[in-house]
Amino acid sequence: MIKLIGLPFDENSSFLRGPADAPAVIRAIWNDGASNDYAENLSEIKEHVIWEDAGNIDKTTQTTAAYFDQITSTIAAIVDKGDKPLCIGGDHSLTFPAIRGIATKYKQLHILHVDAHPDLYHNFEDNYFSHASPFARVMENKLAVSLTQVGIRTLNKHQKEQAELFGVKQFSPDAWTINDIQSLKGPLYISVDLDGLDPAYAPGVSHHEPGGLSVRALLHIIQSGKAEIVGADIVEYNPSRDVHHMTARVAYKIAKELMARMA
Ligand SMILES: [Mn+2]
Repeated sequence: MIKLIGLPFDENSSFLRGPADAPAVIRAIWNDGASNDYAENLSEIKEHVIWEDAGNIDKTTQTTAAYFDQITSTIAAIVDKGDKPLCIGGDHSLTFPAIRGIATKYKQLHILHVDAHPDLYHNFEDNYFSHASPFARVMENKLAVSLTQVGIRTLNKHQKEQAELFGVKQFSPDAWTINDIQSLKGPLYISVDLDGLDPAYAPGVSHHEPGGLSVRALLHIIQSGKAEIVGADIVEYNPSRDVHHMTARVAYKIAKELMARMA
């Protein structure tokens, strides 16, 4: 069973707040009647059959470190039972505790990361847990054996050095091939930052970075992969920047297509 988990947290955002409101808005899209619940391969993504809503993990009075520990232990318990988490962020800092939970079971984890940004800063604006740093934390803690990034178009010298240090494979939005995707090994975790898409397709993000992937290209990447997906996240949706919930619907569609591959 796939477990949908909302992570309404955006305190590690470096530029704008807003992603904390994302889980509620994306959930509302699920049942608004504008779409059916089929993926494009004709799988019916039926609630209580394919997936269940496991609710939110809320940050209340606990520290961020304790909140991250709670995310890790919740996800560790899900994978321990043989279920698969699909996390709806929240900012991208949440991917680190999520993958830490996945890695309690999967010791040879591979990661596919879709994003405009490599998110490999060692320490961004004096916050080691910034949304600009989750993959530095993942790789230095050896939580994955490979990291492949697609959509990258904001590299600088420091992040290029970090990518080399951790052996990260990086593809700009037009440099990946279907063979690069199909040769990814499992168990695979997929992290989708919606700003990997071009802002024309997904305006509801904090960091508008022109020159990104089309929705169609991202669907092609998800649909044509072959490795077993053991967990995934969709992060950085910012409802305050969206237009008629268009980006929320992109998140919903990506979630359905991920579920079709995970089921
Ligand atoms: Mn990003």
